[in-house]
Amino acid sequence: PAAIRREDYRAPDWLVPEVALSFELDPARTIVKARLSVTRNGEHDRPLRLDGEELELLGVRVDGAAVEPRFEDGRLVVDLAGPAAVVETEVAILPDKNSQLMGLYASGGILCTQCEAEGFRRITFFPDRPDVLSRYTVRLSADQHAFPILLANGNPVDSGIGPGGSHWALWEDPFPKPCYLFAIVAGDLACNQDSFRTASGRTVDLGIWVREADLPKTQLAMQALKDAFAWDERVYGREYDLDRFNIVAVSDFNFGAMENKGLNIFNTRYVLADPETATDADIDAVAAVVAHEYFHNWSGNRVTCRDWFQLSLKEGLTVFRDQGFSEDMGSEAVQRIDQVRTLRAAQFPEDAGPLAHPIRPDSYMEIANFYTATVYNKGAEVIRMMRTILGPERYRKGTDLYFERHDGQAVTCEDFVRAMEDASGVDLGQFRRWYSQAGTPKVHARLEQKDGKAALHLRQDVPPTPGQEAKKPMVIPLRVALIGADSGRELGPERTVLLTSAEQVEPFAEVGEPAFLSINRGFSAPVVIEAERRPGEIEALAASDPDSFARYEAGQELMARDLLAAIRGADLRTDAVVAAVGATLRSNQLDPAFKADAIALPAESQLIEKLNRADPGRVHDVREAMRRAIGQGLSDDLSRAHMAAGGADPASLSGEAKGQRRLRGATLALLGAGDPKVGEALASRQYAGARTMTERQSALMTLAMLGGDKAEEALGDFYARFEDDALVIDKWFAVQASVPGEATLEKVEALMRHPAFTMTNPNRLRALAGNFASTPSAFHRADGAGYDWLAETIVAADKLNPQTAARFVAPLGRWRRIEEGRAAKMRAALERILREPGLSKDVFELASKSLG
Ligand code: DPP
Ligand code: ZN
Repeated sequence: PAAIRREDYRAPDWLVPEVALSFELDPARTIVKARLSVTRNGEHDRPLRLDGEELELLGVRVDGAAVEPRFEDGRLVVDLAGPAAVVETEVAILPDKNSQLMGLYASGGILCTQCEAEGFRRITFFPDRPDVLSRYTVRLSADQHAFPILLANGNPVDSGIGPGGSHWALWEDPFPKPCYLFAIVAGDLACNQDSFRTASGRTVDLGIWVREADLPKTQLAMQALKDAFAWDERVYGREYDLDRFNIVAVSDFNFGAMENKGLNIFNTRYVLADPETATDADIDAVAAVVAHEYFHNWSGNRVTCRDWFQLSLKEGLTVFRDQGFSEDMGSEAVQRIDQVRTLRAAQFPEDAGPLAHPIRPDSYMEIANFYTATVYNKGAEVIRMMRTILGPERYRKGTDLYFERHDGQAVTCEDFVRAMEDASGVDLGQFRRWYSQAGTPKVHARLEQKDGKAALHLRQDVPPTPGQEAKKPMVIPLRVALIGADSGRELGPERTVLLTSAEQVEPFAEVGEPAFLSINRGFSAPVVIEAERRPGEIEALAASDPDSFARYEAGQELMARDLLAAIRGADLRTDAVVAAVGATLRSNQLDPAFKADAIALPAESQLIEKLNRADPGRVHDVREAMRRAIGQGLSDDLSRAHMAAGGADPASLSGEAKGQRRLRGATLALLGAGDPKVGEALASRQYAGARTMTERQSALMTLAMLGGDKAEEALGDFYARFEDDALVIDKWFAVQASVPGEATLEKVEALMRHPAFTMTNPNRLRALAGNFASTPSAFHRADGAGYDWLAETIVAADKLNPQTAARFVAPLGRWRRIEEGRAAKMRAALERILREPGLSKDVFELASKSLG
């Protein structure tokens, strides 16, 4: 397959201002009639070219007259003489056979669509690109009994009864939109109905549509939706524009959710939640995704992307917006820690590996492969840095200008940056490198102190990435404070240092005492800091940096320092970490959620990233030894904290209650590491008495890690208790696939034969394969069997659903970071995937780039 390049962009030859679609819905065979009003765009004599995939063409008409269809490079080519025409097509599609879950498909008896990025071409012939914006009228007809509810974008305008037990509905969306935002749903759905009064006094009808039995689990999503409406008015001045906003939940979905105009379609996982079946983390994710998709109404829908290279224009911005929402709804520091954890776990490895790409990529074979942590999460960090540099007021002026200037347009990342510049007067010329250069910058920092003065010596280094050998210096905003080594106080106000050259020295005025360096506070830039530390500095910052995020970071740095030294061959030194964790547990000032984060060791995957050719088995053993030392050295403190945290009100979703439950899980895990017998007894008791899924799942995970009869018992109970709840059964698979150690693979293979396992459901497949591949000591078996299993699974899944299959390739591509014996086996697994005939371009692109 050929690469598509950003620099080859050309405006569309034909525009489609109006579209009328008519669906005769039937899961076995649906007839789609399309009527496109097309207009020539500019002076040229090129024909109209329409994308189409897996469509059975039944007829084409131009201005009412039938024409003989002609195809070139898989596109339907229509010759048109004048400046405008009406082009009609009729096609048949087979929703029941659609296992890719792109286009129109069936999920649990519901017919629904997914069009982003290029699914609309699987519904009808169309110029399937985001810079063609159209007004849609959509007529749906279907069997009344099987599909009593018929939904589309926009507003319902008419409905009625048709022949042979059918009924129909007509919908109109007044806002021109790209076809990737098109959506329809037909099914037997119940509605949680509510409303929101906007700032300007309009009433918007809100509906969350699910299977009748799931209705009680939609309340949290509804609350989040109303909170999101209000937040976007207050923080960004953005009001909703249609009279209704619908969300539909379906079980089979490639993404988390989709922001179709006025008709969001969600993976059930991000809608259905209550404390008995969803963890607090799940519940927070529901709110974040509901908000994210809603926020797209402005950042994505009203102002959309010119081409798919600009994906971060809407995704980076919208992630940043949903992060702001979560920070305001919960604890800012704890949210930030979570965000940074995600970035380090998912984006840093991407940036350091063969699939590294800038947040605005230069080329792709399959755009579905670029819905990445880089485009989303690093994209959000880039927006955050702009706000840090401009300050909140000028940032807001910038977004106001952006939305006003580009409303109704399909634009580029460059347009966003220019709006920021124009509104603020700040030159972002060099800052633009964040859009074009891949790789995580490393910042080396050394604080020099002489004669009562301090100077911060900074050096930046942007590593080479595929296709980008030499890099230019980035603009890196670093929030910095000096902390008195004796007083523990901040010496002078925190400041934001802009590192813009390869090397730079920042003088600090008089400091009266020896100082420690607190740098990149709040994670003000998505970089790796390598600071030269003085004896006791990290320990002191971990114990008392007044900024809680920086304090967390210091704790992580301390843990990583001692773990990495031991992995590299030194004796494992546990005293400093045990002392720091003990002080955290005993603190009266820190809140429980922060404590839970602060006592967790850096993930194995993160340690592997910091090593040159790691032995994952050794990384695991050393980390386990540290956990054991904490569990044994602090058993009293841990038990006390575990017990106290058990008092959280199970009905409460306050930050305090959620934090306590988080701490309860974290302390239980460490107690289990310290003494398996004690851990087993406590976990069994916690499991049996659990009143929330948060408590139940953490107990189950600890038991599963310890293994043995108690684990089997609890797993059996868990399955029987939640057999009918697909999202909970996903957890049952996920827990077992996440157990560290070489024995997990056999378990995973057995689970694949379990009657509840199916490869056609992406959530189930991710629960098993995704969790297995992200558990290093299980995946990186020395004999390579974990790699072989994953390769086989990818090949099998690819035949059904290439987009989801391709998501599992990246773990195999990290071979450069792994010791040579295993690395060779990882490469062999990739080669084996590439030998498979009929591979999708999704998997082909990632597997071939991963071999690199
Ligand atoms: N639905 C996906 C998201 O919101 C893709 N747009 O991120
Ligand atoms: Zn999004």
